Amino acid sequence: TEIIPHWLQKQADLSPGRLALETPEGTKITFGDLHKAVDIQARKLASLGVLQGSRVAVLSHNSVEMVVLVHALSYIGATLILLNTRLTASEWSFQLQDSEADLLLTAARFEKQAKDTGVALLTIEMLHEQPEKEYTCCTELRLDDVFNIIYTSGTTGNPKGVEHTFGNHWWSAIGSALNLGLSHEDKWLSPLPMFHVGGLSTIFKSAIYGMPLYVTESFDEKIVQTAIIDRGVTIVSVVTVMLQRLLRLQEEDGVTYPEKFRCMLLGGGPAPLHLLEESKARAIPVFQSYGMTETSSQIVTLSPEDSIRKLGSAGKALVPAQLRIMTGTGFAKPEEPGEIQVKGPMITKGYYRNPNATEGAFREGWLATGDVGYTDKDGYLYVLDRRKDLIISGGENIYPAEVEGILTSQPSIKDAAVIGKTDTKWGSVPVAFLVKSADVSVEELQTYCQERLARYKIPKYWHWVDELPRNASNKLMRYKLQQLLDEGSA
Ligand code: S0N
Ligand code: AMP
Ligand code: MG
Ligand code: MG
Ligand code: MG
Repeated sequence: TEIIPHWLQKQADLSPGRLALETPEGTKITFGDLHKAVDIQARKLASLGVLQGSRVAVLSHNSVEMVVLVHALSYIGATLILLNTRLTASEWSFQLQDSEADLLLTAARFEKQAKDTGVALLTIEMLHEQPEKEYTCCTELRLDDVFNIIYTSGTTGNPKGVEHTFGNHWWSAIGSALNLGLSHEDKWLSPLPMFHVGGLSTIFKSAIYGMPLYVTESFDEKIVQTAIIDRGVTIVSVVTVMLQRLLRLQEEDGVTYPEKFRCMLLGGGPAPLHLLEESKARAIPVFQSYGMTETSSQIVTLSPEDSIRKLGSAGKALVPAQLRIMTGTGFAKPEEPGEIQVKGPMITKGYYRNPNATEGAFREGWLATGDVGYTDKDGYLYVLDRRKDLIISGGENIYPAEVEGILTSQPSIKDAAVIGKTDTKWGSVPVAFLVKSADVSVEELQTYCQERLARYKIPKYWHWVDELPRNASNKLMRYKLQQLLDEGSA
């Protein structure tokens, strides 16, 4: 395996005085100081018994503490398991058990809810009170070693833990820089949560590039706008709903972004054409991208220069990556739709303790994404359809099978189907079609769901039907439900 010096220690050595982290509240931390804070945090973790090979889950909103903790786990050589703060305790429990987490570190605001998972737990605030203990610091990173796990749901069954190696993050950062270019003027703001790979990846990019990361607790359009206009932020990562909210605020406040602002990296789902056109009209340099948890962030990207000519395209594969479109019989011709497959060193080696899912995901070394798209005659990618049935609401994924499973587990529900409905605010929201075997109200079902599902996964519309459209082999014909929605008869 290839070995590189630890990226943060390297940066603390090369440019100790350069800014590493900044917050809207005015906190500024250099790479030299960040290294020191990380080392202290690692000592505190060591005193708790966290060792090389330990498995530590983190449940937190974005914060300087979270960045420090992520690096500290890499100093120790522990594996990091990232939990989505929007999930319920029962959803966390599954991920904690599946990932074999030894310890859960949680921001204080989630402590009460997290206690229900039954896993050994400590708040990040309490971690500061711990004594320090010597530990063996990892001064090198082995690129093949797994550093973290992020769960992603599947078309069937339970969520799967995507494993990211140090090499995946390294190549993702390199691929991004070869596309965007590097400048000493850069300051990157990611209002994306760090428990998803888009947000997490900016922590490593900061260390690898020697670039300041502007850390905000969550997405607040006012804070993002101020950071771009007054705080010298040059790159921002966003999902569609964030860009929409930023445009609206820009209009309300009658402001424009300075020339120095050079990249609005848009990913995590489809973007409506009118949004891209409006961004263009406002001279916002949108880089459309395609990527997923398995590809450790963007793997295909469209530069703003191409954005009028190729409006709606997600672009071309990054320098270290490849893209192909496959039909049932072989390579697709230009303009012919097929499955999007990608290859490159930023792609996960697989799912934690799930060899079947891992094997099913790859074809001769290519990741079979399940997404449908085509490339035009110039090789630009157009994404047509999400991997089977996936609903994306505000950048969060909802798998119908998971919601249907919860709904049918309710004793009065005999059959259930969930599909996406276009929504002006979230892009898409889940809609339920239900067959009941006994009397039950929508309110009862909502309460039932609230205990078991993250709020964004709970259907926003409910329809009672006598039976669901199924074909001869009992397979649900979702398109028939979609037709009902489109016709406005449901
Ligand atoms: C859009 C966000 C910010 C909305 O959250 P907000 O406004 O903070 O809401 P809250 O105040 O927390 O809650 C208010 C009400 O809204 C409901 N709600 C919140 N989020 C959603 C949602 N997504 N869908 C539906 N409802 C939602 C709350 O439940 C609450 O309602 P009530 O009162 O009823 O409880 C937030 O959702 C957000 O942060 N979304 C983005 C998540 C994300 O990061 N997705 C990307 C994941 N993919 C990747 O990381 C791979 C791609 C990638 O790497 C990438 C992606 C983007 C850009 C760049 C890259 C890259 O390649 O680098
Ligand atoms: P996640 O792993 O949560 O990031 O989800 C990734 C999924 O989002 C992909 O498999 C696609 O289905 C969808 N997606 C990502 N980028 C795009 C895009 N540019 N256009 C349409 N869908 C996208
Ligand atoms: Mg909010
Ligand atoms: Mg997503
Ligand atoms: Mg039932």
